[in-house]
Amino acid sequence: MAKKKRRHGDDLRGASRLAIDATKGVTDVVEAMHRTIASGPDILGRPLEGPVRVLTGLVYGSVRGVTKLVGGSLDRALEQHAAYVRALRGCGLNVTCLQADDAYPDGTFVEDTAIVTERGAILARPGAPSREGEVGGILEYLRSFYADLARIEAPGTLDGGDVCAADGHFLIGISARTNEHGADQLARHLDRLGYTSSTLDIRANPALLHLKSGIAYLGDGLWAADGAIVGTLRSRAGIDVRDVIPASPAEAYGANCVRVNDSILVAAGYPRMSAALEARDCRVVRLEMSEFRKMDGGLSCLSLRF
Ligand code: CIR
Repeated sequence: MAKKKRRHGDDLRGASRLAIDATKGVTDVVEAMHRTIASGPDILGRPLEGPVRVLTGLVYGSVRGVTKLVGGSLDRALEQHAAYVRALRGCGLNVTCLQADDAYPDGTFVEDTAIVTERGAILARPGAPSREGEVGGILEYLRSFYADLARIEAPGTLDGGDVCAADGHFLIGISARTNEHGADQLARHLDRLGYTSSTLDIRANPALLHLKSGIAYLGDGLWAADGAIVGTLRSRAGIDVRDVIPASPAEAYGANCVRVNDSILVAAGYPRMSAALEARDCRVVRLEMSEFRKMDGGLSCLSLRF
């Protein structure tokens, strides 16, 4: 299941074009007014026109430039999301795009709202207060798939992006979003479902918003991991760590890849990760993620896969 960006893409694209045109139009009008005022009578004998015109040219030019950039970025985000959904379908998944909820701008990062397993699902309690309400919408959706729906309760916080499943063992990241209470509660729910778990504290690594920002389990003992986590991962008992592809600091974002059936989705622009996977005979699907990266999101967080 992948959650669609805010409105339906076409509505959003149309709304953004209107907003961009309106902003450009208002900028033109305000700049014209500013010029008129600036070329009016001298104040205290000092002409305003020269210095103000230089300033206005720069400021209004910037407003137009930024507006254009924002519009382009939104178009790209919608295209990238559509390509992501196509890729999931191409890998053999049925994809349901949920209706966006305008109250939650981060709602597209649907992975953070729940932990879904073959035996049951656990509703998360996102660590960012602005995201807490996202869980209600997911509950409505998951109800039809899971009779067993537990949830993380206060004072626990837990984002799904901090939970990495590996053949029945769950690594739970303690992060800026997931606290010990949340991790303990999740561990108990998982235990009840017959799974094991352990925690991994990533708070000393500011580059990682979530555990899965820097780690992915790809099946058959193969992992991709931020270089800073590799040592901890290798020393961890109870999980199969036969092969780890380390991501250099420059390619750390590339560690957030996702296995879907026989394919591995990898963010485009991280050639070492792609090459290392291909060298292991993996079928790699590269996806452009530049706009989601700007929002601290990666490939895994755009969908709940079950
Ligand atoms: C947030 O700050 O919550 C979003 N802007 C990004 C969430 C990304 N989620 C994830 O990596 N699991």
